[in-house]
Amino acid sequence: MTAPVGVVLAREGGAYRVLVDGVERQAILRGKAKRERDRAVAGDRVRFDPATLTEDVLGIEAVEPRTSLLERRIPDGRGTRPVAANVDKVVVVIAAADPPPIPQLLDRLLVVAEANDIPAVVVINKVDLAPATDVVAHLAASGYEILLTAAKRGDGLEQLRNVLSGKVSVFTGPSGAGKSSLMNALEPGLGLRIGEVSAKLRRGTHTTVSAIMVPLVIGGFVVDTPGFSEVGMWAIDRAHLDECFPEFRPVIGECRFDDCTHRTEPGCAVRALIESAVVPRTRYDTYLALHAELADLPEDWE
Ligand SMILES: Nc1nc2c(ncn2[C@@H]2O[C@H](COP(=O)(O)OP(=O)(O)OP(=O)(O)O)[C@@H](O)[C@H]2O)c(=O)[nH]1
Ligand SMILES: [Mg+2]
Ligand SMILES: [Zn+2]
Repeated sequence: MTAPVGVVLAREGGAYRVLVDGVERQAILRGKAKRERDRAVAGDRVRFDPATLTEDVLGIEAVEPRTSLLERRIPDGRGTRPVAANVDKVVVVIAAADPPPIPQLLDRLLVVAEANDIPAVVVINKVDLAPATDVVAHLAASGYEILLTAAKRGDGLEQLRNVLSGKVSVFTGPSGAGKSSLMNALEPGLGLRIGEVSAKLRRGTHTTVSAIMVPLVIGGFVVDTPGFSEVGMWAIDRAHLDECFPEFRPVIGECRFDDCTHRTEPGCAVRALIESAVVPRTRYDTYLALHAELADLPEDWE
């Protein structure tokens, strides 16, 4: 008999909430699975010890190999933190206002998705408060799909459903952007906690505290993650940072020097894109900032 399988929805203390045959149950890692990997994450497919099926808490025997893993580095800390496994799509949610969009934070999240080889979509939420013009211009040459939404009014939810349907998607983005609000709007009755955007700090207050995966009625899953104000870059190979900017890719091989870093070298095809305004300078500014940051990482991050 093959062992029954399930998918991890959330980690709750030392235990996991798992979905087995459409039913939510509790599970813990045991035996070999516990020794091999101390942490399963939302999206992990797991196999259970058949003998525990009739018990209240299932025993996870093994975590299946992952097709993808979204991780981020803990800022100023050591090591990476896995966020979700077997992810098809990263949906970067930012607000048109309140909190104000920070292009470089948006770009970092997009670079994280690219470095993990996971396709990304951008959602600009709260378009009821302000136009999204600047962010749209910032990404004009990138080719990313951009959706304009207002969780409060229901704008753009149909398009968002189409993007999410049948896929495992992860919502990332700054605290207060409206990730949980969008999920609640998509799945009425979900009741995820929603936070206020602090009037003083003009940013969210980290209402969501850990990743939680939610099955969608339309098929597929969405993982809600806690927002953050900072995203650490981690072992991205600095020489490949340029490939994490889709609008640079077509010309990367055309620089005069093979190992061009696109900063000061003569005959740089990437800088030519910027100088001819094909690609907005703001995206290039992010590239320079991340390049410098990766250079500063301690040895064990290289
Ligand atoms: N005006 C307006 N406010 C919104 C919209 N969507 C969400 N909000 C408000 O924005 C605030 C933050 O929403 P959350 O859904 O908690 O944001 P989050 O991205 O999940 O934040 P974290 O869990 O902290 O990462 C709440 O006060 C929401 O009511 C929108 O489309 N328009
Ligand atoms: Mg939230
Ligand atoms: Zn170059």
